[in-house]
This record gives sequence, C-alpha cells and structure tokens, in this order.
Amino acid sequence: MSIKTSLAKPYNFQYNPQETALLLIDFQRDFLLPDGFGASLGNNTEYLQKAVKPTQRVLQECRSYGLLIIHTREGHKPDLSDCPESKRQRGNLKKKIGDVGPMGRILIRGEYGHGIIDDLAPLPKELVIDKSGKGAFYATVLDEQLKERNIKYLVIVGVTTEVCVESTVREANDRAYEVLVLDNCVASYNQDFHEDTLRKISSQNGIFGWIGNSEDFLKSLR
Ligand code: C5J
Repeated sequence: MSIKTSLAKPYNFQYNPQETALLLIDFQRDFLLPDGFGASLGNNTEYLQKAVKPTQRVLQECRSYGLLIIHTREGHKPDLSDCPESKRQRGNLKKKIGDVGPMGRILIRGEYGHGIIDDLAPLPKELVIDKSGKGAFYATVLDEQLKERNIKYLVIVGVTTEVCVESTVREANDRAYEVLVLDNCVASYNQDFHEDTLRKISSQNGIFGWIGNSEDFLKSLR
C-alpha cells in the first residue's frame, strides 16, 4: 500500500497504512457513563460522549481497511496490588478506586464499569491493553506489540484529552512513533484543557505530533 497524506496541523501527516495502528484510549464506562468514576468526581460525562460517534466511524473504516486496532483500559487488579496508594488516596474522594459503585468496583478489571462502552466494543481478535497508569506504554506490553507488527504510525483517539491521551502521545513520541491525534475523537470534561493539549501537541512545528480530524483522515485512507 502506498504512502497516504492526511490534512493536519502543523503540516500534512504522511503514513503507510500497513505500518499504522488506530489506538483507542480508555473509552470505558467508568469515564463515559453518568454512573461512572468520572461522574462521581463531579464531571459532566456529556462532554466525553461527543467523541463517540466520530470515533465509531473511524473504527469501522479502519477495520474495513485492515488497520491494526488497539484498545486500552485504565484500571487495576482486584487485589489493587498494581494501584499505588498515592493514586487511591488522591483527591480525598468518598468513593475511591476499588470501592463499590453503581457499576461495580471502580476501575477494577472485570467489573462492568471498567469495560469499554458498547458503541466501541473491541472485536474478539483486537488487542486490548490493560494499564495501571495514565500513559499506555507505562508497565504494559504495548511497545513490544507494536514493534512485533512493525508499526511506526499511531492514530490516537480517546479520553481524556489532557490526561491519558496526552500522556500516551508523549510516551509514543519518546519511542519514535509518528502520532496523529484526531481532535473530534478525543474529549475532556474540561474544554480549556482539551484545547490546550491539542495546541501543545502540534506547537513548535509538531513537537509531539500532528492534529487532524476524522473526516480528513478517513478521506486520506479512502
Ligand atoms: C483519567 C483518563 N482521566 N483515561 N483517565 O483519569 O484520562
């Protein structure tokens, strides 16, 4: 397959689809649904819902073009052995990670709330990377899996823009991946943080990567 060019900021993003993965960050019920962990922190989950429809289209088309699809989930083992006490105690919350909420134990693997929302559910053959940190490379097999498949380009979508998406973009950049973030397929509970992160990524002529949108990216793929 030939090199494709997608309109992006600060300049066009060029990629080889055979060496590209779509990385979907933490589209979990605990972050996107009104009964989840995110909402219990006082956040409005409607802001995150905006990214779901455009991401569904990107996911469908990337599947049909045979791109590698990888989903991540933030969460912890049931015994919390991979959850630093500092993370659990942060914020003096009434309901902490591991406590029982309306969708099961909060951010615990295997619980309903920890799962990916139905609209973006992984197919059985797709990779799902469980991570205990914000960045998807920290203490996971992601880098190894990408290298095994000769992946050099990442198209990143997910939530939340300034937390797990931004951490992952920075980690990917340090590992020499070329990253395109789709601005309408990432979302935050806080619009200012969302916009700041997108500006930062493409600042200084693409210090961490490129910012595009789903329509331009899909046009380039077709
Ligand atoms: C947060 C995430 N916000 N997936 N996680 O704690 O961005």
